[in-house]
Amino acid sequence: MTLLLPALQSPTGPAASREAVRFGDLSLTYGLLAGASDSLAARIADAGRVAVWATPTPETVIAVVAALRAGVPAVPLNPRTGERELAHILGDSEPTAVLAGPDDELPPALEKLRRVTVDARAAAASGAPAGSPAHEAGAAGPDVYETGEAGPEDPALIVYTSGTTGPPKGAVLPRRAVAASLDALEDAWEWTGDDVLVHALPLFHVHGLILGVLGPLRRGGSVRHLGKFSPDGVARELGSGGTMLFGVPTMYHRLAEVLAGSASKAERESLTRALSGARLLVSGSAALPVHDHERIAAATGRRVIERYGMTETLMNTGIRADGAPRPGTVGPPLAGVELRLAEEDGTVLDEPGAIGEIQVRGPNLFTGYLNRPDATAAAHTADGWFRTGDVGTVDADGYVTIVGRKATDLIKSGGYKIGAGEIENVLLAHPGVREVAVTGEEDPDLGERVVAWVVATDPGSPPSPEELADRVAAQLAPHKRPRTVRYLDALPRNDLGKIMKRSLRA
Ligand code: MCA
Ligand code: AMP
Repeated sequence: MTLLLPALQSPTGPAASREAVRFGDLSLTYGLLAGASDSLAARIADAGRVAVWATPTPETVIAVVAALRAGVPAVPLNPRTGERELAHILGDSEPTAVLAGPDDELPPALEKLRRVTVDARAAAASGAPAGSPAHEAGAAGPDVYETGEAGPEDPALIVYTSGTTGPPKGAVLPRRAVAASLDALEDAWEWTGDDVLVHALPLFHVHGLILGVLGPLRRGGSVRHLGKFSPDGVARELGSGGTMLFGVPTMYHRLAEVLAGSASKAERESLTRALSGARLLVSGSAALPVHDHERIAAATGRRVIERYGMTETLMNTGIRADGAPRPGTVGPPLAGVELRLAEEDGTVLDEPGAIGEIQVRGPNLFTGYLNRPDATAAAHTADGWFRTGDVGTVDADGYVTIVGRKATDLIKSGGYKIGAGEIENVLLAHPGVREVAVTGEEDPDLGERVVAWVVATDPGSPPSPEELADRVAAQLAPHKRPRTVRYLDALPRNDLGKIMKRSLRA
């Protein structure tokens, strides 16, 4: 039996009354979370696979914890996912039930699934700890812990991630990978049950859900989620007991702007105090520009540290709490992770200063893409290493620096990975669009911004940028919408007719 969340195993006494999660005014202790998730685990024990309507709420925490404890794989859904993407994810992952809050309005595509309501307010109001008779009628009580049949290689979560072309692929993450990655971070960051993590990340990706929720719960510590990111919220929660902050570079950029004077003096001072007092400020999901590193360090005396991960690999490298912070690098490989650089032809690069594709191996890796043995095979080398697609260097002391990525058709915007191809497919289906190419352009806030280059069917009345953005938001997801649309008479093509994206960017 593998216990992913030992602190939720029949907590009693002070362990039961310790705060596990807080969202605004709603707080759940370990006792309450154990009780609520046990009841729910009993209701989904035979579900096969469940979807979780992953709003930034305590309902999502209860739902995911219940699925893990029942040994039922969970598919977290972005509640803003558009019709086309949602239909794909549901068709591919085939959940039998959807776990959602009492007030969530679910789209028609989910109506044919059994709806299982998760009510965090009721759980909090019940005041009933795990297994107590006062808890929900029909609850299975203390036996429905992680005693299910689930073993280390069984899937814990299926998280969808974009590729360069085609619809997103479901990365199957086994319980072993979740445990290994979180324990490697415990080692690197001296992460304990006394830590109080503050963040505002979405709960349908690895960063916010696995690191940001399961991380604290595995340690027996707590997490305060802001619901929605704001510098004020960060100052409030970090300034009143928070010890760690997790964020994507866009969030740190916005904090750096406040520190540099974009808000009132009072806001700047309270944010400065909060950041200065934190034990650890961690950025990930994309590169944090050195300029923002420096602005935060200058204003607070604290260095943001970076870690490097991927949906398929969970965490690969990270600056250690006791290590030298070196802005621009993502630190050495975490415990248990093997990392190497390789050339296009597979030659492994050993000499210092070499630049190559980062390949990794270790207990932190996924088992494969759901229903996609072809893509799973293509993502691995013949000798079993995972090809990250990221290009980097390794210093003599093992610190890794990411210098770019192999695919120009992958865009990282606000920390979200977005495939150019999926957006092009949606825009091409618009009758007013004859040809289109999607690229990423540097953006001070988002890192990269999605840009659509459009050749209109009727150049006299092209579809408006808003119309195109709305279409992508409605069919895929709002974060994939083009932020800029540029109209051309023709796309630049080479002799073979292939669109030359690099010349578009220039
Ligand atoms: C705007 N909106 C629209 C439209 N235009 N909605 C529908 N149709 C439209 N045309 C709405 C949005 O839904 C949203 O609503 C609001 O306008 C602003 O949206 P957006 O512009 O996307 O937000 P933002 O301000 O740019 O968000 C910045 C952000 C966000 C908060 C930093 O990008 C974010 O949360 N990023 C985190 C990504 C992440 O966690 N990645 C981890 C994956 P409303 O205002 O109501 O919200 S990577 C990973 O997991 C690996 C393992 C790793 O290493 O970590
Ligand atoms: P995703 O597939 O959405 O999980 O995103 C994973 C990708 O995010 C990696 O392959 C990297 O390109 C990028 N990434 C994650 N963390 C960092 C970081 N600290 N610095 C640079 N890139 C990062």
